[in-house]
Amino acid sequence: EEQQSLLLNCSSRFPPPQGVKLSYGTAGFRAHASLLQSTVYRVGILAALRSLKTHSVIGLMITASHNKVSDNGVKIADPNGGMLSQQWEPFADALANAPSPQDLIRLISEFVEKENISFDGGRPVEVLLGRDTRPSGDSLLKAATEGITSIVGAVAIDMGILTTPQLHWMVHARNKALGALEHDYFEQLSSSFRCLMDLIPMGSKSKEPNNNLVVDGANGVGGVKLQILEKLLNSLVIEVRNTGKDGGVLNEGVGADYVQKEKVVPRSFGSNDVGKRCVSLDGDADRLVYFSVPPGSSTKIDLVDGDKILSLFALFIKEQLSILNEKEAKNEKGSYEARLGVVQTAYANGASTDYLKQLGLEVILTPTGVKYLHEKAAEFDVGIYFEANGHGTILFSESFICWLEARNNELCSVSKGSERQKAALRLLAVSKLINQAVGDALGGLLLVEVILQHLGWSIHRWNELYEDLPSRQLKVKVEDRTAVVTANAETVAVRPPGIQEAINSETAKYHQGRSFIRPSGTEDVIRVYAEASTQEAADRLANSVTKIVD
Ligand code: 16G
Ligand code: ZN
Repeated sequence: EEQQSLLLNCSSRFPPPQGVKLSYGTAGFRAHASLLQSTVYRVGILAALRSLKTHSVIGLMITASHNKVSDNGVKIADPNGGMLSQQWEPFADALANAPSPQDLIRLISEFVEKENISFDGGRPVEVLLGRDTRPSGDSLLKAATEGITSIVGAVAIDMGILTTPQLHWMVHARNKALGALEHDYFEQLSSSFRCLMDLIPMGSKSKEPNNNLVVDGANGVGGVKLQILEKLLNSLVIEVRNTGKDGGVLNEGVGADYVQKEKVVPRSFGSNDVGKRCVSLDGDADRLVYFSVPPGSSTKIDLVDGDKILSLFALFIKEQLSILNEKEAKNEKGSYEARLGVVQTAYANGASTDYLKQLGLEVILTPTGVKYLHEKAAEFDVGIYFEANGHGTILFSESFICWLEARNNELCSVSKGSERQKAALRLLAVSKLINQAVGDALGGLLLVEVILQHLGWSIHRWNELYEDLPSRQLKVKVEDRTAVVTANAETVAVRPPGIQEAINSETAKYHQGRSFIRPSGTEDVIRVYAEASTQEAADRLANSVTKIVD
């Protein structure tokens, strides 16, 4: 009863917005910030219940990533640091859309009963809160806190302004009873980075190493965090632009999403940057894409997208695994047939998929959205996933990590400094550098930098791994995006009837043509993707498919 009156009291101060239906979507709720007070309050309640249910620490992040600064959003990190269990999404939708406090309370009590959730009166459970740099973040954080504390037995801990992956990392760490402060995060990234740098073979170092990196921080949280991290690295010279401190607007003409979709330089980059190694983060620093400005250009770029980051990682990991499995030295017993797999979406450039298959790798396609890719990658001993837009990471199975640790200790005594021991050490360091909870632009960037130095490669050499097929992305505003239903990892539209046949017959007219449509998970649009052997052809194909959708 105490619980009921607490909820009634509190929730009546957070009436839901009139006439909008909210949905948890691909990556949490997102909308204009002014519409979100009630939703964020209710997600606070959900986070507290999730925490009671799992007896673990849960995360609640307030961000709208690469979207406009006037938007905001909210999402939950589960105990392992990953995305909220999909089984709870319908409950999130129901909570967000409950019309009155009474409806809300009824939904909660039904759910609590069904899921058998109770507070045993012991130590209260914790929800960690984070937010990006959006001005609306502060008041939304207060709403979330009220939601959390309207559930008896839950407490809110404000971790401050963070990148999304930092918050996921903290939840993961705290549930493993490890240090989970920002300081611990920086310490783990920088020490594993230094370890990997120390393990770079002498011979492979390039004659003129280029330690200079120019970063576009999207006027968000990532650039500022990187400036802190850089001080602990002492071997990279990082110039951060678009930190948000020099008047620029979050995600406006800057950031990974802009650079990847428009294929042009972000603001404050231009012809002075010809030949430099550049990287763009998104607003909450869970995505990264590299680029360089070709000679003679001031706006056009050579994009090195998520697919190429994936390819670089796959190449490096595969090499380390094969060193590890060389069976020549005596007294070195046992090998581990680590299954390496890569996961992409339909947006992956066709040339990247061909390249990965040529490397002999198992390539899996999933629908768009980190939760789908992550889940698949977790089925491997080493699973690498990336979306073309730059979100991805490398997951290591617990059993493989245990084996590596044991191997490392064992090798330490029989053949200190052997190639196999170095490979084991490198893989262990990679597992610490790259965020195991979710894609992380900071960890990803440091791993790219290490691998380029390890191979002695410039960004141009890297970009030449394969040549991207020209592609075009368009979007079509529609009344009802749910009219389009897809299958086979979004490569086929099964509804409305006949539409796939129409797309197929357009696509057949193009050499190396490929095209698909899908309803966006974050906006009221249908997205169109087309690929063909020339840019002009890709554009034409995208345009004709758009006409079919319209
Ligand atoms: C979200 C997803 C991202 C996906 C994008 C697609 C997460 C953390 N983020 O930003 O992975 O690529 O949505 O947006 O899952 P769309 O459905 O509007 O094309
Ligand atoms: Zn993001």
